[in-house]
Amino acid sequence: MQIKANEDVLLIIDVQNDFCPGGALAVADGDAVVPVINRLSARFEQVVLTQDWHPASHGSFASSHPGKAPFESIDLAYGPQTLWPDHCIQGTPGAAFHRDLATDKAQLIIRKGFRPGIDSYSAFFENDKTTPTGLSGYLRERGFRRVFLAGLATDFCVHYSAVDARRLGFAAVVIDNACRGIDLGGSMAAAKAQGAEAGVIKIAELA
Ligand code: VGL
Ligand code: ZN
Repeated sequence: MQIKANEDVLLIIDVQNDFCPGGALAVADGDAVVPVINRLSARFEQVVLTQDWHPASHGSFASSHPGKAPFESIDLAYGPQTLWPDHCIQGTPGAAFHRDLATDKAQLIIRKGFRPGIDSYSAFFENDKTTPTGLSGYLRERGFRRVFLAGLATDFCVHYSAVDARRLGFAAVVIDNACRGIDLGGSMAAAKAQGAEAGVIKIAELA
């Protein structure tokens, strides 16, 4: 697959300490994506990063809901929400990008999940599916047409971002060897099926 310098953007999702081994919501082998993504970044003209960025006591934290445990689901005003361990709290080391992630190339860093009552898996919309992050307008104004996705986690923030990219009219390509997943209650299989349904292209690696 040929990278088009003026049309393609590499969207690097949530490569933060809390999603890496030793972090609060560690994704198995999560840090393995770092060297792969650094090599990808060098090949794109446009790179955008996302950063999961929650206030303390965020509504997606199990600790905010008495009697609830991480990885249980609850119904919030906008629908079902998986509850997570406290993670990526604004300004903490866990919310920082992995120290070896090459970030200088990034032209934009989108922070998400900062509203106390709404989670945001997607880089485009919060989990109410209507509150925009502004990323779509940015990509459109700059004339980009295709989004390549990498990062953490395959079955949550990468997946929701890819499906929303399609919904917004962008081509979306997930680079599998640059992602790692959580796999909660069949979420990897569900993401694969829903991604295919939405027209998300999945490639093993970017040759
Ligand atoms: C993520 C769960 C909670 C992700 C973020 O980056 O995939 N997952 N917050
Ligand atoms: Zn989060």
